[in-house]
Amino acid sequence: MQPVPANQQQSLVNRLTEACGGAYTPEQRRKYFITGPQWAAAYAGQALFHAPTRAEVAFPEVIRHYAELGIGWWCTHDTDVIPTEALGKDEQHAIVAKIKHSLEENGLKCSMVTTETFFHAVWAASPAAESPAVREYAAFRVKNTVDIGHELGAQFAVYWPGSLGYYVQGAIEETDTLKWFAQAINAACEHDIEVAGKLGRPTLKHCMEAKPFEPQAEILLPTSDAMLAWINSGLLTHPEMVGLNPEYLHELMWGGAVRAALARAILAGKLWHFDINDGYRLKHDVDIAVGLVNPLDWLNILVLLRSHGYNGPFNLDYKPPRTTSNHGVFAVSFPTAVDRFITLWEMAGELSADPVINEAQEALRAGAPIPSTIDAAAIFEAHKDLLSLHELIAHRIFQILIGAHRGRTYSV
Ligand code: GCO
Ligand code: MN
Ligand code: MN
Repeated sequence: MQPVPANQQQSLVNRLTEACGGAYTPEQRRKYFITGPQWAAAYAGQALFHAPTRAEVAFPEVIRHYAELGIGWWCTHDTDVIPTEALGKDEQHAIVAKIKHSLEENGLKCSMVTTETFFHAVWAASPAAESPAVREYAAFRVKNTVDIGHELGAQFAVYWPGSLGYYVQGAIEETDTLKWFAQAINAACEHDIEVAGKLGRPTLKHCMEAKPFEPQAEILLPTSDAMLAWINSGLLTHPEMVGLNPEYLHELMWGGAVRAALARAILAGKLWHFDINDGYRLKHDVDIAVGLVNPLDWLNILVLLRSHGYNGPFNLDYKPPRTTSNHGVFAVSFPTAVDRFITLWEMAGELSADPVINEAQEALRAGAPIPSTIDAAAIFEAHKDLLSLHELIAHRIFQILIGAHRGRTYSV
């Protein structure tokens, strides 16, 4: 092939994206509670060792692109759209009014707001630092985000505590830090009750997001399970207002089974919001788009969520890789991520209805006809062929993933 001149690359990318087929229409995409973060689309590709490769994209453009693609909801950190120094001032109100206008003009809704408590230097010692001034500022920030959330009509607030942890051992006292962090969330909930009461709106659902080992060396609330323990520790004045926003990759990063983490959240009644992406075990938070690394795991996760009636947002919290251009972010990255999610979601429905899987699971649950006995060997003997169904179920799931259940075959 001839070298591809710069001015022909976008059309090549568009043509090959089109050639992939299988794209859903914006109307079809809007039927799902898929939410698009401001920060994901605006991300310029930078990292600790990486210079940016894209220009940042401001909210009017992100909102317009999401609307065109059929992403029906938008969410943001406070400082994605409002400069830190403008927070709580008149300038904030002017910006929030512009956002409202942009959303209305494009037929989008704001699903969630989140407070940035990790980027600014003020959070060097976390939002629950020893200094009362930092903690007071953290309380201001989360309360201010609650105000923004109500103004924009959001239903959810998310908290990723970022640097709640330490680099060097013994420098902080963990129980104090955890108590102080609870005070910030209490301030947010109490303020929410007040504001929601005045506005006649429901209070927000406050969702905690854990991440195991970034950006500090040791993190105090590294997993969704740790968050659950903290929510139920007695430190919160309104634990009923506080649930979870697990992120797929964050649960995988520590080496756990994401589906099991979600199952525990479901049992606790706290699976309220879900950040969807992909990545690798025991590596950095690479935030790859959903389904590109672990499609089989994703399929199984969606089976679990469907069967338990999860109806919260699926938040596209991923970072388009730095090899994707500004054009590619909206031409390739977002539409393909949404479409893979929808495909996996619909496939999960097929999986749940699959006669082979259903019969195998029913048989496993029926067990073998054996009189009640305390003879372990006899119980095992009576069931041993039935248990081959576990592997058969896994094979069938693979077939569904590649379409073999619909007759897709390869000639040999
Ligand atoms: C990450 C985190 C963030 C949070 C966001 C919400 O991957 O670094 O998931 O993207 O989701 O900060 O508060
Ligand atoms: Mn996240
Ligand atoms: Mn992440």
